[in-house]
Amino acid sequence: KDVTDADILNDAKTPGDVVSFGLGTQGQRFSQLAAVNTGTVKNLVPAWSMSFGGEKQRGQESQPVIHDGKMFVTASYSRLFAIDAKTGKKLWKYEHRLPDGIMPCCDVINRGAALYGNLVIFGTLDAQLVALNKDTGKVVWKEKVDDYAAGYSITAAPIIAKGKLITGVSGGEFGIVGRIDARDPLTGKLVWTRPTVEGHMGYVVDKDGNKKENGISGTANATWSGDLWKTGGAATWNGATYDPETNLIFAGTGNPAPWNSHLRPGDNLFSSSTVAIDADTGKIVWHYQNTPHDGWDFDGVNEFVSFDFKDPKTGKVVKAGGKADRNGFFFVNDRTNGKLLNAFPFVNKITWAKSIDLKTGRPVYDDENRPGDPTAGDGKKGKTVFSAPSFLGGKNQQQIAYNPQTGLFYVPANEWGMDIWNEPVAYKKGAAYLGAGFTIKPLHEDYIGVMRAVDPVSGKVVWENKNYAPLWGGALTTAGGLTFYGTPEGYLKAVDAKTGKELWSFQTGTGIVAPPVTWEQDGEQMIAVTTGWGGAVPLWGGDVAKRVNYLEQGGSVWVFKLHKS
Ligand code: PQQ
Repeated sequence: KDVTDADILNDAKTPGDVVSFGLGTQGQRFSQLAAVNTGTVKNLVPAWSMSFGGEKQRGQESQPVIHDGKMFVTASYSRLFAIDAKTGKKLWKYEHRLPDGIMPCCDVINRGAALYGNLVIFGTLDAQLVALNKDTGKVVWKEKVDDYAAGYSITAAPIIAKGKLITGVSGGEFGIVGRIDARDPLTGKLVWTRPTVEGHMGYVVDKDGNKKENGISGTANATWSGDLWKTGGAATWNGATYDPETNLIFAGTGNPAPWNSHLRPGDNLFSSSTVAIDADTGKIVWHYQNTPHDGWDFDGVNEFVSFDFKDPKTGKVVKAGGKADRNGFFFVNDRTNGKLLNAFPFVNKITWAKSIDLKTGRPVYDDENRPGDPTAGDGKKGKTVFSAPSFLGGKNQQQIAYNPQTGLFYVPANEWGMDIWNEPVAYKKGAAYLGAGFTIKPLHEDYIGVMRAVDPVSGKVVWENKNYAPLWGGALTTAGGLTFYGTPEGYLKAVDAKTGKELWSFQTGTGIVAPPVTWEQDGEQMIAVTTGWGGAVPLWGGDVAKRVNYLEQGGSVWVFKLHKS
């Protein structure tokens, strides 16, 4: 059976399958299934588990997609597996041949595939897109997205928006230029491309393959100095969400390059922002910059999740979007025009800004806590500051979930800080382009991770569950009154969505850094999660990496269902 546009549009409402990243392109990660609920979850038992095998382990961040009784899951090192969703039997696998010299900054991970027609499509660490026949595993098309030798790679899951394949790029640590591409999913041919660094030209491609200019992004590099916009970063490395109601694609953008903010005076648009792009025209409709003139590596790639709420003052329903930003603040914007509606901290310690001014929409910086300019001192190293959150963020790639029944967002957050300083740096193709040094530090002896339920309207944290290791796996929430999430310690947990009370947990044998999903298979509710410790924490985590170096790698999918008595 083919995956249709209607299947994708209705994904959130049709629990018999999961055809898009986010359980619906709006990214709520909410399921209407309720057979597994606060009463029955204690009877959840493993149905099957499948190993990715081989010698290749490292971080497994993939969200499985499931359709017509088959599961498609990507694995580390650009691999993809097709599995019988009922039994766990492997149907086929694809191993992408990776060249030497790929440059993923933050582990050899992949976050998942997209389904369209009879194809399963994913991005690779050498910056290609590969579409495979979902029944046979044969390659149907392959497209080079960009030059891996310049630092480009792909780790994000593609999504389908109105019949177009939407993809981002990674490489912000190498001075690439972020962008969102729209392609024909059946052929891989480009339809439009939209750069996320101000000053760069966008293009549309017509049916005959002619490339035409489609206007520059923003103004002519007014928010950058000199030529820095040409290597400005703002990588779209965590992909995008799509809201059919507004026909907008919401792309989160990464840090401006280089990290040393003294080299690039100005806001540095559209780095560390949410950029809303018209799905048909590839034009930017609005943008909101979460961290203007970022100096702490606060990538704003965190997913922008569409949700509606009733304004307590006017009683009117507001079309909004929520985003738990790497910089420690939770932002609520009007998703039709980007206007900031609310912003509040979802972590306890934030040093870089005192607050977000709701009138101007801008942060109130604490200037003392911006790492110093090397040229003000010995020219080699600027003043070191202690900063929180750390550059790995109040939240990183791990996805939030929104439950319309509780009205709460579930945010896998982390409490940590860093020593950070600036150094001089010049751009060189394919070389790290940071101009900064850093050491991440825990803030507390007993925990770093903390799962928080936040009310986007009141800005209150309704409950929280602490976790010793940093939380790096996404959330899932259901009409069964549950929220699911995994921990690096290896537990998949189900908690009461209203109170956070832990109702069930299972030890999977290796760390979880991926989001769980749920679907109905032959009348039974199934829960699946990919397992395998890795991602950025063990590579970049400084003192935190040392704290968690006892955790073992792995690489499996686990599936659970209710025990029948
Ligand atoms: N990826 C992870 C991960 O999967 O654990 C963590 C990070 C990335 C980061 O903390 C990053 O800053 C980051 N930055 C880029 C970039 O700027 O292009 C890409 C990626 C990536 O593709 O995974 C990460």
